[in-house]
Formats: sequence, C-alpha cells, structure tokens
Amino acid sequence: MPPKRSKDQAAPAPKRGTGRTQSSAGTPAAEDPRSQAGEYLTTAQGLRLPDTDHSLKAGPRGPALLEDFHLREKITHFDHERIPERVVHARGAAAHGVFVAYGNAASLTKAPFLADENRETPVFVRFSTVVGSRGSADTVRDVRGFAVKFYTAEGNMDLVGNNMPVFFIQDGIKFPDLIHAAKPHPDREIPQAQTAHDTFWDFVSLHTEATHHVIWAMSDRGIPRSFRTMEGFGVHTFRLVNAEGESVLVKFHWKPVAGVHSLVWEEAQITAGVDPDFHRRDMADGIENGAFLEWELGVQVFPDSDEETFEGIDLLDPTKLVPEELAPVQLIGRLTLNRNPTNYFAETEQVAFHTGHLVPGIEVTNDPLMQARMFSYLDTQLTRLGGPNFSQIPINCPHAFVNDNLRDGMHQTTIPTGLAPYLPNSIDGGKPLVATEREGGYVPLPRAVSGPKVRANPVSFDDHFSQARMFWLSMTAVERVHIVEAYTFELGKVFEKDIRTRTLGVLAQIDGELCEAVAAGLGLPAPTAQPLADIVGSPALSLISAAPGPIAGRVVGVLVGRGADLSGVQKLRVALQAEGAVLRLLAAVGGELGAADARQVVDRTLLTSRSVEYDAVVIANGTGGMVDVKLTVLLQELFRHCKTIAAWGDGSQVLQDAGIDLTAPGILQFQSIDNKATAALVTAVGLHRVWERAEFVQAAATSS
Ligand code: HDE
Repeated sequence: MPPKRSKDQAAPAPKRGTGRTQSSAGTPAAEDPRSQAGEYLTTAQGLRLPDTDHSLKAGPRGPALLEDFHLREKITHFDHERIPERVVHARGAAAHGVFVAYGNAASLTKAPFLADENRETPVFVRFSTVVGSRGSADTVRDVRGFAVKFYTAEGNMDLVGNNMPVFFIQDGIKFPDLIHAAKPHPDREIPQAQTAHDTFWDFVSLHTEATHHVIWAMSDRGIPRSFRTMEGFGVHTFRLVNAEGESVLVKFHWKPVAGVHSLVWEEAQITAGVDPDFHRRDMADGIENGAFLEWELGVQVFPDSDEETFEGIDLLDPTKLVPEELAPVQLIGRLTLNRNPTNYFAETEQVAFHTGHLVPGIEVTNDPLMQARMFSYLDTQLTRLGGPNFSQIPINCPHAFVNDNLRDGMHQTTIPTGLAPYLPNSIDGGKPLVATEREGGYVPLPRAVSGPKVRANPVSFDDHFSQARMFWLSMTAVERVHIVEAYTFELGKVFEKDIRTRTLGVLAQIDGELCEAVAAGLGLPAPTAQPLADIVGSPALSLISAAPGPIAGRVVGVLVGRGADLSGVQKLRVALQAEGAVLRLLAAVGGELGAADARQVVDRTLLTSRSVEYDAVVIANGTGGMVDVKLTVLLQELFRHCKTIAAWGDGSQVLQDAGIDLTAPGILQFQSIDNKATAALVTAVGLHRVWERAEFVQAAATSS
C-alpha cells in the first residue's frame, strides 16, 4: 500500500479551467462554472471588474497606464488566442457520437469495442479537407479526412482515415514533398485550398505512384455532397488479433447509411463563395434537427500470410485497394454522430489524433506510409498543442484509467498526488504495475522481422497504373465526363505547357479515351495511348445507384409567391420532416405569409439564396407570374446540376418563364400536393440527381 499523505499535502479537489469544481448535470447554466455566465465579470484570477470598456488612463485624454493589469491581461490573452493550425487537414468540423458493435467480429479481434455485441463506445469524429488553411471553403476539390477517436474502456483508439481508399505516396518520407507541391505557391501563397496549379501537377506527373489517388481526387469523390454522404477508409492494411492469438489482415471501411453522393463541379465552386461552411453547416444543422449522421463500419478480411498479398495485390502498398468484388466488406458496427461540440476551439481544434493510439486486438502493418505516420502524429501535437500534456485536454482525455508516470511539462493541469512516478518503486506500493497480455497489456503479435538495411520499395510497388485504369473502367459515362472535366479544369490552370504535356503522357497510360478528351480540352496533341491490358473494372467503385436512398438532412426549397397555396406547402413540410429532410421557404422578399393559424415564415429570399443550397426546388401553386433574373439563374443552375425541379398548379408557368424545358428528365409536375406527389418528390431526392439529364446539359455545354 502507498504511504498515507500528510495533512499538509491534501490534494485539492479536481478543478476545471474556470476555477470552480464542475457542477453536476442539471445545474442552471449560470451556475455552471464552465458556462462563464456567472454574475460578475472577473479577471482570470477571479477579481471582479468594474469596467471593461475603458483602459486606465492619466485623465480621459491622457496616455494609458502601465499598471492597467486588466488591459494587459485582456490583450495578452487575445494576442495568443490562435494556435498553429494543422500543417495538413487544417480545415475541419467535428461531432460527438456513439459506436455500437454488432457482435460478429469476435473471431477477428479481441478488441471489445469491436467484438462485444451491443457494446457502446463514445466517439469524436473530425472531418477535414487536406490542403486548405483553417478559413478555407468546405467544397473545394480535395481529399477529405475522416478521423475517428473511440474512447474505449481499454484506452483511446484512433482510426485516422480518409474518404478515399488509396494515397498519393507509398512511403511516408515523400509526404513533405507531396504537401509542399499541393500547398499554395510559396511566393504569393496562391491558390488557396486547391490542386489546380503548377507545383501540384509538376510533382504528380513526375511522381507517378500518385496516379491512382489523383484520378480519385479528379472524380466526384473529390467534391462530396456532405460529410454524411462520404465513405471512409482506413487506407492502410491493419492486423487484427483475436482472443486465441489468431490474426487476419483487414482494411477498414465506413459505409454511409445516406449513400455516397457528391456535388457537381460548378455547384462546388459556387458553394465555396455562397456558403464556405456548407459541409460543417449541414452536419451541425442535421444533428440539431435530429437528422443524425450514420455509417456502418466494415472490414475486408484477408488471410495473414508472410507475403501480405491478396489475389496478387500487395496489402502493404497504400496506392492499391482490394476490389469489393474480390473481398466483400463485412459490416461489424454502426457509428452515429448525434451531438454537436459545445466549443469549436476546445474540442474540434484541440482534438489530437494519432495512428499510434491503439488497443489490444488491433495492430499496424509494415506499410511504409503507416510507419512514418506512427512518428508524425505525436510529434505534430507538441507544436500545435504546446507540449507533451495534450492528452490532458478534455477532448483528448481517455475514458479509461490513466496511470502513465508521465510528469511535469508545459500545461500540466492535473495535480498528481503519488510520490513515485517511476518503476520499480516501493513508495507507491509498487504501483502502477505493468499488465500481462491477459490483464489487457498491449503485446503485439511476435512476428519475425529481418532484412538488409536498404532504402528501397518492394518490386510490386512499381505498378503505378493498373488500378488507376481499373478505377476509370469502373466509372459510368456521367462519372467519366466529370473526370475528364476535372483534369481539363485543373490542367487548364497550369501555366507551364511542359507539365500539361507530361500529365497527358500519364493519362495515356490510364486510358486512350480519357487522354484524348483531356488533350482536346487543353488544345494539345494526345500522345499514343498505352493502357495496360487485361484490367477489369470494379462496379462497387461507381457512385451512381439506381435505387433511392434516405433523404435525412436534405434540403428542399419551396418557392412561394403572394398567392401561394400555403396548405400545400404545409403538407409538403410535414412529409419532408417525416423523412428527416428540411423544407426551406423561398420568396421574392422576406417576412411571413398566411393567416395566424397557418403562418409560414420565409427562410430565404432570391437575394440571400442560391441554387446550391437546395437538393431540389418546388414551385408552389399561386406563384405564377414571378419573373426575376435571380430566379432564372437559380432554376437554370438547378437544371444544369441535374437536380429535381418540381411545380404544382400554376408553378409550372414560373419554370417555363425561366426557360426550363418541362419535358426534360426530372421535371415533376403535380396538380396539387397529395401523398402521391410527396412520395414522388421523396423518391426523386433520394436518387440524389437526375443523371439522365446530364446528357442534355453536357451536350449543351460543349456544343461549340
Ligand atoms: Fe495525416 N497528418 N499524415 N494522413 N492526417 C495529420 O496530424 C501525416 C496520411 C489524416 O482531424 C497531422 O494532428 C504524415 C494518410 C487525417 O485532426 C500530421 C503522413 C491519411 C488528419 C499528419 C500522413 C492521413 C491528418 C496534421 C505520411 C489517411 C486529420 C495535424 C506518412 C489514411 C486529423 C495532426 C484531425 C493529420 C501527418 C498521411 C489522414 C502532420 C507524415 C495516408 C484525417 O501529423
């Protein structure tokens, strides 16, 4: 037993940042010290302040006095409010939630949070873009981070993944090169949050192992509709170990319940200006309205062999995926994000993910990209969060007991009472003890490691094009057009002709049709195509689905004029709400419509709104005759972006006046709002886009 502490050293009760012991749940906000909404304004020392609007001066017109400790404290704190932003993934948004295991993974892993049926584990999930700085827009073309912190009973476990299953580089030592190339040019710091510039294409056209990931980024995966419609991937192969000590290799997948859906490029660009917070707003509003974000966690399972390959695919190469047709994804649990953060900085900004946060039953493999990450994530927090005690920040605190014997350092916020933070000791009763594997100690599988000391890759890593071609062959016609347009756009922004030409040489290795179409758009000759033979597509990689999905969190705009059928609007609202979707009332000017008992509040006006805010727009009966150039632009954009447009009664007249072809696919017309009409609308929104219309739109766009 540790010796008893003497009375003079009685440790104070645990405190929270604002100085008073945290109150229990249910305490009125003003009495909760965390709310900082108490009766009197104070200094950081708790001293009540009589004035915070005027500095202490020698007379009303005199100079400020050095002794004004309040002025100095307030300004000093303000000066240091910003911490270094993440060097990558700086722009992000997060939410709390819960992960519930289905209970079917016990044969794969002993990690209880994955193995135990119905075990609930709290989580915090942060989504991000990679390249842009903290204030950049959400909808830029980029990879998205998908980082999950599981607060398990065995310690925190972080699955720090992306929304694409492969990566630009095979060895972590290339990461600084990749990021230096992707970030804005060092002279003018232009362009922000995008890869459409010379240095990026210079690098990836020379460094062809990036080819597979680049085609993913140029596909619709690079511009997700929302966080809730993104797939997530662990990217690397992990090793799972079960209670019997048997191991398998796995790749993790997050499958969104809402389906995988994207924006179209013009829409993404407009949104970046109209609502740079589009994705974080969608998540926060959805959670607030009860339309929670949901994913199922799945694993592709491969035998753990010495070769670490599956069907000829090297599982240690992070530029390769394993097609789901070869190894189906087995679903093992469900993630629900159901609570917004209370304070962005304290939670979302300060959360610290680390690939080395692991629990027994989950191990990393020798993937050389993962190996470098095992160093980086701890190191980066030292600068970003100001020292080695970042695990004490509430959002990073494990829910498991921590007896780490780590002491002191910047921002030590706990007051350790033990006297012997070393092992072995006798003074603290020999505690804490090290745990055997049976007691939950993290003991990696004792795999043999040997080999010559070399700077080299396995030979299989030399294949840079087979899966880029597989990806291209997996796409539908619409998706291929989007990919061609994306390459043409990005390369069209590249100043150096040599870089454009070199990239066409890379595209020629993927596919002749792709290369020729991009070359035509750039006005350059297409090199001779040299695609690899015998590559087949993986249909599971396409985003276009024939079946409607859930519409929770989707936004339907309803345009109303002065004489609009408000009871129809109300019926529509109820039907959409029942599906977790939102109706937003759009009118020429703001205000309220209707009598007191049927009042409808205008959410947006033609001045404050743009098409990109809606998944579909419906024109109410009684709106006929409304003509406005902003309305025409709105409807034309919806049409071009292949969104559902609907009208009831004389609403069709508005569409006609705006030049919308009523016979085009996805233009719905109803007599009135009844169950049939609402069902048709819900199905149409559930299909995400009217892809049959894409042909019209693209033909029109390229007719010259
Ligand atoms: Fe990261 N990455 N990364 N990364 N990464 C960071 O860690 C790094 C890589 C990913 O929401 C940083 O705390 C290196 C792959 C996400 O807070 C940093 C290499 C994948 C996030 C870092 C990689 C990712 C990060 C910046 C090559 C997908 C955001 C701030 C060896 C599987 C986490 C921080 C959040 C963040 C380094 C490659 C995903 C600097 C050196 C591959 C989702 O440590």
